[in-house]
Amino acid sequence: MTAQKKISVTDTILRDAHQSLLATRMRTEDMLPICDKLDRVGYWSLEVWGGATFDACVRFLKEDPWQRLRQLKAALPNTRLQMLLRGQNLLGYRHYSDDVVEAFVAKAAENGIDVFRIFDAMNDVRNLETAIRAVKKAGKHAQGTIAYTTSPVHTIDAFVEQARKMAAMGIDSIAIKDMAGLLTPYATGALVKALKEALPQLDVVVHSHDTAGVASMCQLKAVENGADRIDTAISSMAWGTSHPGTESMVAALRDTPYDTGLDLELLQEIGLYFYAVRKKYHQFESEFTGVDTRVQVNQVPGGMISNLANQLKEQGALHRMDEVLAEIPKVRQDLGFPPLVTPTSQIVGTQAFFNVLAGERYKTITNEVKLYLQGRYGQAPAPVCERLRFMAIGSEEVIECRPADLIAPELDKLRKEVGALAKSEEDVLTYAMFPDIGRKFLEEREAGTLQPEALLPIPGTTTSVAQEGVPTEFVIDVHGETYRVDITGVGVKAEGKRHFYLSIDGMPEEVVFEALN
Ligand code: 3PY
Ligand code: ZN
Repeated sequence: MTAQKKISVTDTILRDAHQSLLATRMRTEDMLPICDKLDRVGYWSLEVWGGATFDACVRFLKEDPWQRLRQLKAALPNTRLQMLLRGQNLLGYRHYSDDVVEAFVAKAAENGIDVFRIFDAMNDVRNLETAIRAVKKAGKHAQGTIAYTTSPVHTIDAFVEQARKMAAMGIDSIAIKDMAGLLTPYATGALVKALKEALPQLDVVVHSHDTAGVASMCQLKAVENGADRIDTAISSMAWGTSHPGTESMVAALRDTPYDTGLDLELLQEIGLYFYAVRKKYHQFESEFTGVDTRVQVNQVPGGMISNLANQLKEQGALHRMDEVLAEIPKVRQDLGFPPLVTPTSQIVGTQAFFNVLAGERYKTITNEVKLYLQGRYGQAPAPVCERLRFMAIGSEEVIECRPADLIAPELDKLRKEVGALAKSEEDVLTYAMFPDIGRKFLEEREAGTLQPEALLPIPGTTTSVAQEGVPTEFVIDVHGETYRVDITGVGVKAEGKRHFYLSIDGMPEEVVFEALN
């Protein structure tokens, strides 16, 4: 074995794990009670924000995502907080102007993000430029990302070339982001080795979903070939479309030169906590989150399969799933082999859906595919099908420049549009991300009518964290106002202090009681 090389760990439990398994529905009230323990683990970072969490907070949970971030920052003072940023798409589904990207990154940094993992669905590094610059300006860690996929043009040399370009932009580390679970162990080893040889000064981290059941083998091969860090998920929310289990990887590397040094007993206590939390969200469990080796053939990530299943169900056409799965790689090829990740996964998936249901390929072409073929998402990895392009956009101009170069500054306009509903710059950015649901959220907040979507009781209990016979939900009257209070957790942080985690009319709150003597 080689000399000692401690492998560091990023745990995704507060972001990607529940995004992958529970439709991103974990509430802040279930995160805060365990933060004290999470903060003692010694993770390199915790992924807590970004990806779909912002959308889910505003749309379903009726939580202010910025407030969540501030609460997590306060509750995790010793651990770097990490987010996933979709490059020029930020946390939405379209390209924003540079001034919105700059403002968003600055506010995310100010509210608590230390590490920004930045990716572009096309791996077009021009779409990462502004975000990387903004992260560096804020003095934070910019992690450049390779969105991993396989195709005739996605060679090791092409990925190394992409990493070199990102290094020239000033990134601090490189993530191999295997959102679909396409990596195989030996391919991982070869890619990591090539990246470390080309850019030895940059840490390499492997983020691989376990959709095909091989992610932990991939991580082991990555470690043996020089990777510095792995992304894992606490075991009660690991594997399948989530990540390798934290405790399992820690155990696998223990007493080897790669020992993570993390405390397995503490991790197991955290695992038990999330075992109970997961039950609360049982209605979001789906049959598409387990290991599904089909991804190694059709390349369709688990999350995408469940979206398609919903779309097909609505049309009474679930039985056509296999046809859609077979169509997706064909559409992807026509579009020049984009990796399938937000938003290209939706673009390709929806087009494949129409191609199958219409009974004729490209009889209906979605607006997003038209924009894609105009170059508005960036440069496709390989040439697109010119016949399709002509069908979609005729002789309309195809842009060659960075798409955001054509987007005029829009922050002032958004600020005016949202007006007095926004009480802060963060509110303006919430509106900027999602004008419709963002406005609705701000309006409901103003009216005091924010109401998270209901959770179904856990079979056999009345509420999620209730112990038998101990009520946790109360209605209280204070000065003529009625509040609905739900005690979601209790913790002790320092001697003489007891923290109660409450949800008051659906908004998470933390109350500290201090002993008088
Ligand atoms: C997201 O963009 O939300 C992702 O998690 C992509 O993998
Ligand atoms: Zn992921």
